[in-house]
Amino acid sequence: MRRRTQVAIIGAGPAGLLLSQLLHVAGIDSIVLERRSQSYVEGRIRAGVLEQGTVELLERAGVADRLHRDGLQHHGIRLALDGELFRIDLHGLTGGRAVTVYGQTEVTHDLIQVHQARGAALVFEASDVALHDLEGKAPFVTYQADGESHHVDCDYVAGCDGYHGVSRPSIPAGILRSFEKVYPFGWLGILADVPPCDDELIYSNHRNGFALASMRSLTRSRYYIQVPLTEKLEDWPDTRIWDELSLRLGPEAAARMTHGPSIEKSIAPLRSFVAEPMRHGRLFLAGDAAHIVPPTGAKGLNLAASDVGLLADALISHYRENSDAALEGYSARALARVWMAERFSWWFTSLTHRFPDMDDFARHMQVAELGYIRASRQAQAVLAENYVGLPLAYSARGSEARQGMPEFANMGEAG
Ligand code: RFL
Ligand code: PHB
Repeated sequence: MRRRTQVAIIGAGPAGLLLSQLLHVAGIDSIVLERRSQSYVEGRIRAGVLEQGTVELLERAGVADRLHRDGLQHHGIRLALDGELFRIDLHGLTGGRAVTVYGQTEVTHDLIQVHQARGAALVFEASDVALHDLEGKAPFVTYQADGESHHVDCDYVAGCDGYHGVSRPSIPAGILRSFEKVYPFGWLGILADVPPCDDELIYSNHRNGFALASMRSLTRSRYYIQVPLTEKLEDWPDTRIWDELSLRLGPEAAARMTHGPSIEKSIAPLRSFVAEPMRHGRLFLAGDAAHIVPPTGAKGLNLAASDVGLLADALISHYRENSDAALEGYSARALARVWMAERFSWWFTSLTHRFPDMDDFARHMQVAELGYIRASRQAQAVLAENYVGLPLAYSARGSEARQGMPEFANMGEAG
């Protein structure tokens, strides 16, 4: 079967689905091709924290009703050192900003609903997706679905197919540069239908390793503990996880922690990764297809959303104003923000995790830095403004990244 669209989007994660919806709102036609089934995509448990900029994009896409009803506004987070808690007042330190706790699973569900309600071209279980003629003026995408071969002619391809997708490998090796750091541990996560142990998230540095208390709602908790990558899930029955969480999060959190059976349990590796450039010919990469952050700063989904916001605007200015300046500048603008989030996620991971080669000196450095953050409002402000999300472009280099960016100039005042 052969068809034509303006933008072919590979991947129905949050990046691909949000891009397609933002384009639809602007009157631009697209198709979304997803390798997995709808139930698989909707069942994946991942991120939980949305920056204000991400919420604003979801509003613009017309998919924020449930988010506003069920999402939890958090004005602070807590940090812990060996079980002793202190608070970072995100709201007070950033001129009134906050984050919203609302699961990625819900965001994906809302986006799929809105696509299906309008009869959008969203194809699940599309196999053998391949990108062609990306360097020419008439790219096309081929795939298999329902036992048939399909051919989609398009103007542009958006590679939103995550770290393991086909889009990034479609850029010739001589052009693509990648930067990577793999951490020597993973996160063991559990989801349980029990009330959270605190009304805010707790990030804990404990000598046994990192722990995080998060949530999806007032009746559903999400917890993580740092584990060696060699660890097996079967060695972590629920009781062992609850005991370790109680120890690492400290007595105050433990006293309020409700134990219950896990409804999901998994181990995820931690990685920092960036591929440059994020554009090749008529292919534009967005989200995890171009970069990965360790989850400590809660930046992955938010970066995917900000990429897609930039890309949607660039495509809109191409179709409406016949201007390609924003498409030309997409990679540099997106990467300026990506590297800032990479830095923050790496720093927050380094501050809160136990590294296998860590000597007493390194441990003292972590303790001293957490002490400094606890004592200094200025140090807290640095953490807070990064956590709630830096403005669109914030780069040491590149006057080009600042052009037309009033958010940059206002940073100090608005927070
Ligand atoms: P996704 O979500 O990986 O979606 C890519 C989609 O592309 C499909 N695909 C293909 N489709 C067609 N053909 C192919 N050849 C394909 N290959 C792949 C895939 O099936 C998939 O559906 O990438 P996207 O859209 O860029 O979104 C990125 C986010 O999912 C990711 O950054 C976050 O989940 C990261 N993350 C967090 N981010 C936050 O902002 N806040 C958090 O609190 C947070 N916590 C987390 C996280 C990620 C975690 N894990 C498991 C990696 C916590 C965890 C544990
Ligand atoms: C989550 O709830 O899954 C979550 C929250 C904050 C993080 C990472 C993951 O930093």
